[in-house]
Order: sequence, then C-alpha cells, then structure tokens
Amino acid sequence: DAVKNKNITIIGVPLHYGADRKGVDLGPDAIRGANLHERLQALGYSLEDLGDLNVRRSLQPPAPGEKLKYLGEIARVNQDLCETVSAEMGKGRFPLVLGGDHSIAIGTIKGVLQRVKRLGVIWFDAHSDVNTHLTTGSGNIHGMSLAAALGYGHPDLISIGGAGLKLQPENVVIIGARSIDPGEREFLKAKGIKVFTMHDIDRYGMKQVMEDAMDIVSNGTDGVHLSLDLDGMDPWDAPGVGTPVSGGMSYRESHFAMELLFERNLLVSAEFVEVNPMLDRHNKTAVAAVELIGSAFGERIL
Ligand code: 4U7
Ligand code: MN
Ligand code: MN
Ligand code: MN
Repeated sequence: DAVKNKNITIIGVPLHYGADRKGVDLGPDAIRGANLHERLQALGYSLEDLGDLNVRRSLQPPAPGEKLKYLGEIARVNQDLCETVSAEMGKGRFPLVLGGDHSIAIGTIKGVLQRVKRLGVIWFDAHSDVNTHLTTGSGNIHGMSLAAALGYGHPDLISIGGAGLKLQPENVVIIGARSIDPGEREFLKAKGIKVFTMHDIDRYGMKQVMEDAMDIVSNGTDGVHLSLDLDGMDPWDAPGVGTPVSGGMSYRESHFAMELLFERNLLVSAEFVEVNPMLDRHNKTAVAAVELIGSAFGERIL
C-alpha cells in the first residue's frame, strides 16, 4: 500500500511563456523553498534534484493576436523535458516535475508515454486545457497542453517525443473543472473525455469522484500520471496562480484526493504546475503544493 518506487527525481521547469505572465517561472524554487525535500525524505524517499531546465530569458513579445505565443521556445523546452523524464524513468526512477506553467505537461506526458504506452492521466485543474491554435482566445499555450498530449494542435507541439505518441481520451479524467471555453466543450464532448466538474464534487463528494476517476484511468492502463494545476484549488487556499477561478476544491478536498490516490498506488509520475510566487501571499500556494505532494506520497496525520 505504497508508492512502490522510492527513488524520485525532481525536475524544475522555470517556464512562463505558456502563460505569458511573469512569476510562474519562479514556481520551482518556491516549491523547493517550502521544504519539499525534507518532507519527501521524511517519508523514506531517496531524492535526486536535477535542478532546473534551461529556459531562454527576455524573448521578443509576440505579435498582437498571435495564437501560439512563444511556440518555438515552448516546444524546445518541452522536448528537453520529454527526454529528461524518459531518461529518468529508464533508470527506474519516479519523475516529479515542478512548474512552471502548464504547457510543460506536454513534455512530461510525452516522456512518460515513451516508457508507459498505455498511460492514464488525472488532470486536476479549474480549466480543461484542450484548446488548440484554432480555438484559443488568448493564444496562451498552457491552455492547449492536454489537447496536444492527446494528439491535437500545432504539429510542433504534437510531434514532441516522436510522431504518433499520444494519450487515449478514454484514459484521461479532468477533476475540478469550472472554466471551460466553448471550443473546449465541443472537444471534450467529441472525444468523450470524462470531466468531474465542481458540480460533481458538490453532488457526489470527493471520495466518490476520486474512486470513479481512479477506476477510469486504471482500466486498461499500466500506470497513471498526475498533472496538478494549483488553480484547481480554490483561490482562497491557493492565491498564487495566474488564472484563478473562484469556487474551487478546498484545501481539505484536494488533500483528501491525494491521500486516496496514494492508497491506490497508481502513480508512475507527477507534476505540480502554475505556482506563481509573485501573485502569492506568504508562499501559501507553494506550501499547499508541498502539502499535496506529501499526501500523494503517503503522509498521514496519524
Ligand atoms: B491553465 C483559457 F480562455 N481557457 O485558453 C485559455 F480561460 O493551465 C485559460 O489551466 C487557460 O492555467 C488556463 O487561455 C490554462 C481562458
Ligand atoms: Mn488551470
Ligand atoms: Mn492547467
Ligand atoms: Mn498533509
């Protein structure tokens, strides 16, 4: 009854171009600064922290109306992340990726897919991140990352990690959604992706939602990736995010979700993204991230 892999590799990705907003690039160090290493070591894990991937600074701003802002650098960093994640998993290690904006899910998931072909994904988020350059209003690639991992979007994003590498929609669940764009609603319906909205959490409770979600992502798969956007939590508990949406998962609900996830021992990889210390108060959101990581890796009150 444990995450069996006791060897964790921490990979920081200080990328903000996918959100087109400064501060989220400081997320990896804010999370480390909230005692991440100490918490995991206390649980008996052996850690290697690779530090942060290289991200170019001060790129020229995109043209007004651009639908794929900073595509080149985002694709390059994600390819690097994909290779790093895949290499660590090849050594039998568990990749724990710290963002950075949510566009990094493309690289993480592609790297995991190179090792686990039949992969389930739990996407914890206020948003569904299934826009493409054809449906986006903002042009921000962090709103396109789940679509790209499913094989939809710009060729430079979907080809990361190798042609044809992609998630199957029936192996993906979204939890906590409450802000879905019209084009995304169409996409989710057309692909049949299961979304547990905040309404479902209100109606059925987090225990039932997580049990159903874990049944779906574990059915016919060989492992599960957790992609956790801190804006899935309520902004009261996680104020340091770039795209806050009120009415989110409480501190207790999200904490409990992570405890249930640990009990099922499904995870082969995880990422925690969108922590923006420049918008935070007293590093509260980074501390929340570390609390959630602790619970997902087996911390218990008693
Ligand atoms: B995040 C948005 F329009 N859908 O595409 C968009 F509401 O990774 C938000 O979940 C995307 O934080 C949010 O820009 C991306 C918007
Ligand atoms: Mn989000
Ligand atoms: Mn997101
Ligand atoms: Mn805890």
